Amino acid sequence: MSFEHFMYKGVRFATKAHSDETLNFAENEFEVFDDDVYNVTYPKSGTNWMIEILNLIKHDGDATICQTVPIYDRSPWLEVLTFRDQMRSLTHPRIISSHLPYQLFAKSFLSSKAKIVYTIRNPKDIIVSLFHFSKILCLFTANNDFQKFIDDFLEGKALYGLWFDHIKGWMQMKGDSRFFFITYEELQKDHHGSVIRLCKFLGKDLTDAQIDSVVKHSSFSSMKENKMSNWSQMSSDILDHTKGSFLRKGVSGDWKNHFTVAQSEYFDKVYREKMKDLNMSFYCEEE
Ligand code: PPS
Repeated sequence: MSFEHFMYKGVRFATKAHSDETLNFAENEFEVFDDDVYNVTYPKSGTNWMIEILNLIKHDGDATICQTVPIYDRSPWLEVLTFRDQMRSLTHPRIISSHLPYQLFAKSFLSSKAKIVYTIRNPKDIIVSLFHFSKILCLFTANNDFQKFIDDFLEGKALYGLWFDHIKGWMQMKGDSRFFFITYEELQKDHHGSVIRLCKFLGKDLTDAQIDSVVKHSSFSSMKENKMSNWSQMSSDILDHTKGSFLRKGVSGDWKNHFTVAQSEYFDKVYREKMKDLNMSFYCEEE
C-alpha cells in the first residue's frame, strides 16, 4: 500500500488528506460539545454504514437528510482538512466521524459528556476492502501486490497506523458509559437489534416503524442506490469512479476469496501474538 505520507506522533498519515496543522487542530484545538456523537473507526471498518445509521436515528428514521446531503457533509471527518467547512455547519447533535487513534483524538472529549460509537471489523476483511479502495482513492499509488498490503498492514504502514494499536487504544474506554463498541459482523448478523442497542445508548426512543425505517435506509442496497450515500458525488480528483465503487460488496468474510491458506495462517499467528495482552475476543474473529 503506497501513498505519500508523513509521521505525526508515530502514526502514518497521508500528505494529501492531513497535515501537522489539521492533526494538531483535531487533537488540541477542536471543541467537543456535550451532545456530540463521534463515529470512530479504523478505516474500512463500516464508518459510512454507521454514519447512515446514526443520522437516521438522529432524524427518527426520516431519510430526507440522507437523501439530500452527501454522507461526508453530514458527518465529516474531524481530522481531514477539506472537511473543515462542513464541520462548522453541522446541526446539533453533531455526528462527527474520525479514524484517529485514541491517543490523538480530541483532548477536549475527555472532560465532556459526548458519546463515541466505535465500530470494529475483521481485519482480514479490512485489508481486502482497503486493497480494492486503493484502486479508486487517488491518494494511493496503484499497487496490485496483495501480499504487500498484508505486510504493510501488519507493520503499521497503513493510513492511520497499526490496527492492533487502534483497537487496544480505544478499548481503554471499554466500560465508560460514553463509549459503545460494536462489530461490523454484528451489524451484518443483527442489523435491527444493533439499531435498537444504538438507540438505547444514544437515549433515543424510536417507534418500531421508525426503527424499521433506520434499518431499511441503512441497508447496503439502499445506500448503494442512494447517490448521497454512495460517494458518487465526490470529485473525480479524489475518487476515480471508473475503477470501482465505494460501496463495493458489503459482506463479511470476503477475505476467504483473497487470502491464501498460508497468508491467513500467518495473519492469525501475528493476530494472536499482538492481541494476547488485550484479554478480549471479538465477534468478528469467528467470521
Ligand atoms: S472509509 O473509507 O474508511 O470511510 O470506509 P468505511 O465506510 O469504513 O468502510 C467501507 C466498507 O463498508 C462497506 N459498507 C457496508 N457494508 C454493509 N452494509 C452497508 N450498509 C455498508 N455501507 C458501507 C463498504 O462496502 C466497504 O466494504 P467492502 O468490503 O469494501 O465492500
